[in-house]
Amino acid sequence: MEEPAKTLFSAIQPSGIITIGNYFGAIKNWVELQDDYNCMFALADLHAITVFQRPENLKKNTLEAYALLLACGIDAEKSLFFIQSQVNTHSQLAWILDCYTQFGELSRMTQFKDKSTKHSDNINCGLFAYPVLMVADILLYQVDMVPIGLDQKQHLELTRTVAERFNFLYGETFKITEAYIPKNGSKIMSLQDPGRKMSKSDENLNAWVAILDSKDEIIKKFKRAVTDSDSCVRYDDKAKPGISNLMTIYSCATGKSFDEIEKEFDGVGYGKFKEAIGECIADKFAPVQSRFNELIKDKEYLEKCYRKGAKEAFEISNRTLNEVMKKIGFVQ
Ligand code: AQP
Repeated sequence: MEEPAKTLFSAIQPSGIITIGNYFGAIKNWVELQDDYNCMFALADLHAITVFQRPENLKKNTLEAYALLLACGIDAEKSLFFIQSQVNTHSQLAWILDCYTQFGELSRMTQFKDKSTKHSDNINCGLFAYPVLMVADILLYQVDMVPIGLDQKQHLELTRTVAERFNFLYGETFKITEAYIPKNGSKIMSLQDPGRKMSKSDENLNAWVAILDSKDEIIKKFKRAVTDSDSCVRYDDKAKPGISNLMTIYSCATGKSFDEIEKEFDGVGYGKFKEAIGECIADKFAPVQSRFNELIKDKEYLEKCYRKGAKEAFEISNRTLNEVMKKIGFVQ
């Protein structure tokens, strides 16, 4: 008998404009994995409000991110692709699982520490409980795998811990899911501070490259990338973090190994190397940008896709939520 297809879930926050870090760490793999898995993808807009979002920006970023992911190759016919706030099972299960997650566990989360330092004027409870909403997002769909960048590894470990705890208390309820973290590109660093990861909400616009940046902007941002005072293109992430990050980006975009890149740019200096990366990234995303420009105009099509996604996501996730509520003892 044929084995049922394996399933996966992943999500991205519309908290800014999607970067090449998000692309190489996550989206690229989502697109590739669609052939072998039953996929469920979400725009995690409920996560985005853990940091204050202007209403007009949240709406615009959400619709643009939806169109951009389709332009990158997410296939709304083949995969389930929805907007998280349109499927209310997510916040419902998150509240329940808050009661099965320890304060100490959440206090240890690196992303909470980073974001509460960055947004010290708004350390809200949602920012603290963010990982539990992510746990709920994943567990609702009983998936085999979650493809993520390295920064989300700690949250995935928490997902497994909470699922195991719940299963221990109430019997087999949640599938224990595995992380899929790509070997190359799992942590693209900031172009201005290679000690920090590239983030779409970084206020320094030169720190990140958006998929939708113009060719000029892309080339300028790579030219301004912080490197070292040496001029040899060589991979050494301890001694040469800036240049190693650029090599990683170039390798992700071209499929070339670090050895091949070192040979290609042997003796030419950083200027030429940065120029080549800028050109290569701009060319790579040019077709995505044209598809995006078409899709963003077609509001009717976008609405059809996200409504269909939300309906199907609700049907699947509500089965899990009902089982959880029954096991806990809520009156049915
Ligand atoms: N720099 C990165 N390198 C590789 N992968 C990355 N991801 C994020 N940054 C990098 C992966 O992208 C997916 C979606 O991320 P997210 O939007 O849900 O949240 P995030 O990890 O907090 O991403 P950002 O860009 O840093 O957003 P803000 O600035 O809003 O916090 C995830 O799989 C993530 O691992």
